[in-house]
Amino acid sequence: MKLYDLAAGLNPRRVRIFLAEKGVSIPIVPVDMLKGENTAPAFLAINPLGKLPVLELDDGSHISESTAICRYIESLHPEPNLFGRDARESAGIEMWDRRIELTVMAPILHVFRHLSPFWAGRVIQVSEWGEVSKKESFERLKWLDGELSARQFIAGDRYTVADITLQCTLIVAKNVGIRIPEDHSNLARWFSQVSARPTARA
Ligand SMILES: N[C@@H](CCC(=O)N[C@@H](CS)C(=O)NCC(=O)O)C(=O)O
Repeated sequence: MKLYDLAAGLNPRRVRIFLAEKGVSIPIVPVDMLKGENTAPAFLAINPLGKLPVLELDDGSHISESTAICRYIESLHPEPNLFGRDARESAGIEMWDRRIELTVMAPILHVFRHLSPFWAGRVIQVSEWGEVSKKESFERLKWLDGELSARQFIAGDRYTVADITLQCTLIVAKNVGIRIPEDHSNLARWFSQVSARPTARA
């Protein structure tokens, strides 16, 4: 197996942290987005969407979408469990992972795409949409702060894939100027806890 990777990307980081939590090491193939490698025909043959990460299996087939890759790794390496041990816990973790992706990561990525100079000239930027998304991002952080007053981790009392999704999202958030507000002590406590894990810089 090998992992096509984009070092600074949110989603590739999700997979790298997941692998590190599993104690699994896979050869990494860096893809240089700035050189347009992810939109070159050779890479589009691997993932027609031109997105990272992509896992290449030994039979030459490919899996893209970070959650799909993580699920595949979990099937091969069940421990430590990160997707849930029974029907109820798995559903709760899935619920939170999707909530984070769809309602927290999405607006933060819109801020990045529509307000950051990095994307200027690369995509059509609608700054008004970026501003609306920024407001929404802060509303979602406030919501999460409330949620984390009742439990230690995103989906319960242990670290799971849903925590990985949020921690990678908040790294990007920080880079685009969306920092955890000072009065969000529960979210701040959670973020320093997950950031202190040995896998956090994978
Ligand atoms: N839903 C996909 C998203 C993949 C994605 O958007 N990857 C970004 C990096 S975080 C990328 O490759 N961007 C390159 C581009 O948009 O040109 C996943 O979970 O893997």
